[in-house]
Amino acid sequence: MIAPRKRMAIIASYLPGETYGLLGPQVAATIIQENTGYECVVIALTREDDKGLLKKALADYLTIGMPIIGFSTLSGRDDLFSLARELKHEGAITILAGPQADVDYLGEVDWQFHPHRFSGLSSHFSFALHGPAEQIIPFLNDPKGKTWRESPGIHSLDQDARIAQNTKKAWESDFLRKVIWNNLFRVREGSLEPLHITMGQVLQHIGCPHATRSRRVEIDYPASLGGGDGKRVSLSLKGCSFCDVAVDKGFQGSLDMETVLAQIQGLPDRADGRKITFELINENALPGLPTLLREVKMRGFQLSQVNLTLRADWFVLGEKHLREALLLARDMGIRIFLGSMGFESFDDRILSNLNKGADLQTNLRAIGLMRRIKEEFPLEWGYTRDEGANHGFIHPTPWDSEETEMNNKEVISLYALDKDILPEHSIPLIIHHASALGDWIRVIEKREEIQFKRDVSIIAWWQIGDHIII
Ligand code: B12
Ligand code: SF4
Repeated sequence: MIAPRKRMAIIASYLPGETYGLLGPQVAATIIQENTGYECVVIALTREDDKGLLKKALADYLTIGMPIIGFSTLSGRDDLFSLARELKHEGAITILAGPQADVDYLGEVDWQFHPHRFSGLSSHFSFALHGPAEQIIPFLNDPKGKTWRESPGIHSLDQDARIAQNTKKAWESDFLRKVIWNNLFRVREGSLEPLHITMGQVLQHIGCPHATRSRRVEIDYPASLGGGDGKRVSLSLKGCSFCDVAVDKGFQGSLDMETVLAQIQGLPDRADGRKITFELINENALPGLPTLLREVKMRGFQLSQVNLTLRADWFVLGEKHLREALLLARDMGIRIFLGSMGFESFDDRILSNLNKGADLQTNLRAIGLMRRIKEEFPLEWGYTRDEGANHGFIHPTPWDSEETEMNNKEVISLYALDKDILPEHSIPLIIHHASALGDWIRVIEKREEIQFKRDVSIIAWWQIGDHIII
């Protein structure tokens, strides 16, 4: 008789009513399933989900051996951090993995000397794993042994309760070719129910090329602390000042064409036999898109829609490639959809503080191009809010002043951005403790002898002590 496989689950944050895939956790579950003796599922958990029912579903699923539960892309959710701690206290091995796992496990810089800073999640998880998923294999092959603690990517507490950090290994394309897409589940009435995915992801760029651009920048103080009067902090950084991807992954390069095509081939089919819509993860996708589409056509893969998340500057530079890709899309009967462009602001001062690397004129050129292309390719091209796009607009920010508010409003009205571009809701500036803006805020705290409040891993730039400043 064949012994039943051991089992492991990965819990990830999810939004209610959605049907998108979770590439990172799902590829991690695939790597585990293909390279260890474990079967592995991903459980998508919304804030509203009942944690008692989740525990019942976990108990029913994890029936053999010690329960091992990974956590990934938790989006700073306190309810999930508490859940991990509870499960650990109840006897499970809980692992923090995925983007930002290292810095969230370790806590904020020098928190030991600054009690108001985020002290990290080392007491919530048995250990953390930062970087590619295959680094978990030595642990799963011998969880009770000691040698896995020496493996790359592992962050764990030693006997003296000090955190030992092992450097992560490089990303390898061989592990990124295959994704099992039917391993994502929701919890319904205490049982695991498969989630029918209608939008997947295909990885082409690991991280973002903007994060290779090292710069020394001057970032204004918050407007409420004299930012308008020339008070600034000088910082050395890479990528956008608010971006945790830039810090987490930097830019680890592009995957080769065969790996990308293998991922496309492995996407689930829709009822009409075409592949489900997928997001191509590549902030500068246009230069390579025509070649990718030609290869897809040559191999006879039937696509439906390719979603893009792009930067305005590279979009404008890629006009020629976009037209070429759209002619191919017309021929193949598919759509190219610009699901998100990171405009972030329509005020140059704020764009400069965000170190976006693009200014208002670039944003406006991008909008002009998006609209012109729609007239030429009405069926093959989409970019509007009504078609489902959600373009980046960060507001409020610490630098908002009467002048920046007026500039934003003027551009929005002059270029009728509320017609097609503006999202339904702007997103307030979020400062993750390990982003470049985390360094900015810590310099201001020291100079001004003030303390901004922490909301777990996020720095509340709008609150000094108990005092709301905006
Ligand atoms: C594509 C994408 C999306 C897509 C798809 C969702 C998804 N997660 O796949 C969409 C557009 C739907 C989306 C939405 C959101 N996203 Co998003 N998204 C990304 C993006 C750009 C790529 C993710 C990806 O697939 N990367 C490629 C994979 C292969 O890499 P990976 O995720 O790092 O996974 C590898 C390893 O980390 C590891 N790993 C991952 N999980 C696990 C688990 C275990 C147990 C192990 C051992 C290993 C392991 O294995 C993988 C293979 O080696 C990332 C940024 C980035 N570049 O990573 C943000 C990112 C994942 N998103 C983020 C956020 C915050 C969101 C939103 C909440 C935004 C919002 N406010 O609405 C929503 C909701 C997300 C959700 N969980 O439901 C954050 C997550 C932060 C965090 N640490 O929790 C990220 C990191 C961006 C950021 N701000 O830094 N997103
Ligand atoms: S916000 Fe986008 S463009 Fe900026 S560094 Fe991050 S991933 Fe790159």
